[in-house]
Amino acid sequence: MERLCFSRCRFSRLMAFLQIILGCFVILISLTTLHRFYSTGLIPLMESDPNSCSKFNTLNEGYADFDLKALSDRVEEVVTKLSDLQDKLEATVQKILKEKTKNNSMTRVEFRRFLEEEVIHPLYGAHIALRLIRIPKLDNNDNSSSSGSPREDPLINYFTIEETRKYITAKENRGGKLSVYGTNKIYNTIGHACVLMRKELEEYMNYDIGSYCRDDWDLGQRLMLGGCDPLPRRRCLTRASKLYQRPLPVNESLWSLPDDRNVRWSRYQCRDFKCLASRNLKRGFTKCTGCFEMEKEKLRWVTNSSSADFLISQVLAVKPGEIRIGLDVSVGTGSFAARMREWNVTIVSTAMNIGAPFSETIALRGLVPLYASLGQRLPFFDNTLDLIHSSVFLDGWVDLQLLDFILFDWDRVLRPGGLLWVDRFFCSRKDLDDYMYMFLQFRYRKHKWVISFKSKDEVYLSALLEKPPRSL
Ligand SMILES: *[C@@H]1O[C@H](CO)[C@@H](O)[C@H](O)[C@H]1NC(C)=O
Ligand SMILES: *[C@@H]1O[C@H](CO)[C@@H](O)[C@H](O)[C@H]1NC(C)=O
Ligand SMILES: *[C@@H]1O[C@H](CO)[C@@H](O)[C@H](O)[C@H]1NC(C)=O
Ligand SMILES: *[C@@H]1O[C@H](CO)[C@@H](O)[C@H](O)[C@H]1NC(C)=O
Ligand SMILES: CC(=O)N[C@H]1CO[C@H](CO)[C@@H](O)[C@@H]1O
Repeated sequence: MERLCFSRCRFSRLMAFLQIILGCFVILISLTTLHRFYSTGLIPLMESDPNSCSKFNTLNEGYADFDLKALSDRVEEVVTKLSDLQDKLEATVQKILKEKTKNNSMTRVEFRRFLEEEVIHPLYGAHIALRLIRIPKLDNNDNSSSSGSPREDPLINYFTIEETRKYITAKENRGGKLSVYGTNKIYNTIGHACVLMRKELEEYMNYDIGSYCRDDWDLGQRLMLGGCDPLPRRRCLTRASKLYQRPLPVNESLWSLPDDRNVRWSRYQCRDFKCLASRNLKRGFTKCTGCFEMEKEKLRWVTNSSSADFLISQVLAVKPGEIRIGLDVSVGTGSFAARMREWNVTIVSTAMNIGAPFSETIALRGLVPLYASLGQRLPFFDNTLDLIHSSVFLDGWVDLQLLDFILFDWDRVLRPGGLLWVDRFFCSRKDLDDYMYMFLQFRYRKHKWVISFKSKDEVYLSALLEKPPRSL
């Protein structure tokens, strides 16, 4: 009996001791955090150096406010963890006191398990979370153009997965040399909406460096479509299909469906190309009916089917020999690029894998897929492309302001004299004026402009427009 009491009492004492430590810990955190918040701001204020003052302002007005919010979120998280732990310890002490009358006492093994799982582990978690917090520091010895901004990276306190934090931390050049870009550090990019999808991003970035990635391209795509675009890079090895076959030579690949074995099918409803090409309602995609049927695809843009369809020959005849490179913003399997290739025009096709392996299909046909969502500025320089072609894509659902940003971006990359080919844009009749204004606002030269009825309420707009010179 004595021994039982001894161990029990010792346990209670230990609990009380732990609680005291915990309490001190919480107070300490609050104090240090407050102190650090103030010290970053107040010290420059008290100095009379005008430079410091302006530094303080940038700290306040730049992304530092944003950062401070993330920071206080993290602190809040840690404090919650600690207070949970304290509650648990208190409850355990109560339980032990109640159970005094009964026979049991904790064995050493149980006690150890309790300490490890219920105390040390959460405490460690809180400790790590606390360590992860980075307070912005003012950059006093940096003479570069960026001086005056906080040295910590924006967003860093939002992310708790170490790999994400490593990724977004700016990488300074070795030995203080300048990079090929003439800068002294390189920032990896990440879409700002990643902060809205923290959980998914944590899942995405949680891997062992150098090992195989999980089969999670669809998670990455979900992140991209959710606005986390650009997606962070990863340092794991992407899985390929089990038996990758050599692609067909280009004289055959352009117009044949690729080998099924060259695609990972597990995240699609269809498991082969035959299924995608069939009239199956459960194919998993709706946007481009028939785009896996090569016989049908072969007829597009080379035979007249309606007045809304322009022929490639007619379009290229507008600028003979001048159209050499371009972009196809569509949902499809790259048939437009395949056709244009036969005219010696190089086309890059945008493709997201929505319901079908569009990117792989385009690539296996020997064409260039551009895996980029609508949220992104096009990765081309100003005034560079000869042609932009767009079909079945922005049809009637797209927000007008988004469309405006997209069209201005297209205008940017199109060269003077370049062609914008709007291929069967469709929308409801009542919206037509709004959309027409969107396309007409650039004052392009109209080579072709056809409006035709799709149904009673819907119309097609097809247009071939030429960007004027802007010699300013
Ligand atoms: C900052 O620039 C000044 C002159 O522009 C130079 O004398 C000084 O050494 C530089 N300081 C650092 C830390 O680079
Ligand atoms: C494709 O080209 C290769 C060699 O260049 C040739 O042997 C083959 O017959 C061609 N295939 C077709 C379908 O023309
Ligand atoms: C296609 O239609 C255009 C007018 O819409 C006409 O000028 C042209 O001759 C037609 N081409 C063929 C091959 O039918
Ligand atoms: C494309 O280029 C090849 C080789 O330069 C040439 O033989 C062919 O006639 C060209 N095709 C067209 C449609 O201009
Ligand atoms: C006699 C008696 O009450 N025995 C109990 C001692 O405690 C253990 C668990 O703590 C019980 O399983 C026994 O029934």
